Amino acid sequence: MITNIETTLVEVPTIRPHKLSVATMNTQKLVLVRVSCDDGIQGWGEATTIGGLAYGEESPESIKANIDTHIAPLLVGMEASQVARAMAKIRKTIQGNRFAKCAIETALLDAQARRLRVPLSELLGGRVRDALPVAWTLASGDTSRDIAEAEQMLEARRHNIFKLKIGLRGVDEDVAHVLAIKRALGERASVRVDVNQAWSELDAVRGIAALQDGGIDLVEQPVKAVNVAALRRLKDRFDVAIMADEALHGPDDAMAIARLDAADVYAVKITQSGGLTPALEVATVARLNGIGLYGGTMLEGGIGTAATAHVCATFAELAWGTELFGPLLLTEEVLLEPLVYKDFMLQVPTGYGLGVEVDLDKLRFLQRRSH
Ligand code: MUC
Ligand code: MG
Repeated sequence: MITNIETTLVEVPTIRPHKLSVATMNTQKLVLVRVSCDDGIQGWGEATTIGGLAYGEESPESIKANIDTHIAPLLVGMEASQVARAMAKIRKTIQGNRFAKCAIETALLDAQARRLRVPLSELLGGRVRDALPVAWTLASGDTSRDIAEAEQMLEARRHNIFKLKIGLRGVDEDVAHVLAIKRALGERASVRVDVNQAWSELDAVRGIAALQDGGIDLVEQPVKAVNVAALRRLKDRFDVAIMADEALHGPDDAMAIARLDAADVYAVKITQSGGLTPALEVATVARLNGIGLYGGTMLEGGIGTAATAHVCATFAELAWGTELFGPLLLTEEVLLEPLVYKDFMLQVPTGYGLGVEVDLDKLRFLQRRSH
């Protein structure tokens, strides 16, 4: 039986300012959820977003408040091992709040996989890979600093895929910035961009033409999420891969975008999908429609990152890798043992459940410092 659901909000500084078109992040707020059960088993979940309400419709504070006030009371007293039943109740009763639902589903599945003494990936269909390619985001806002950072990552064999955050400056300035980085890195790295919806369709036509000529491999969410027709026109017009991110809010959007043939790649995000199970459905829709997969992040810490890693470990095809570097952007680790990044890959944890243990002392320290 589920006996208690506790949420904690902690704010952790980033290793450097992280500049996106929607916000500059100097800190990241983690919403952590602990589900306790009467058999002594606990499960952890996490949700994060970017820049308060700058990225999406849920803020860290709304996620915490809605779990505490509306979701937890529905779950306490329910059978902890019946995760699907618990989530069906939540999905029927609670509108929206996908990030909050994801944190809850993660914690329930972590607990259940620990109970069954299997890694979470085995509850999600079974893993077909133990390590995931992992991109790094260059977003210092400064071209030479970004190049130096990329060189460091290549040298350390930590990342050879780089995603550049653009859309804050004018198209020409952004294109010059991206192409300078691509020229410096050459064939040693895959360089991609994420516009986070900042461009008009006309901006996108101009920008993508230049990026494609310059050897950029992928363009993520160039136009507004609602403008799926423009996304489709861009996909038709260019050979460079077009990825849907903010346009994807779970399986229904995945179906609608696939029907319109509006994207080459889907960024599968567990939070944006509304949980691990709907994220798997997004991936299935992609697979059935010949759309490539990419494991996306909302810059989660170790818990949410491990959860996505278990989901992605079940994908037979993962043509575009992942961007599961969240914990590496933060100055503080919430896990007793950090996730392992080596040889350009994130190792998928092998222990029971998420396969990670939370450092409770660190959490208390971060909590005190956040207030
Ligand atoms: C996004 O829009 O994809 C992922 C990496 C990063 O730096 O920001 C996120 C969000
Ligand atoms: Mg994105």
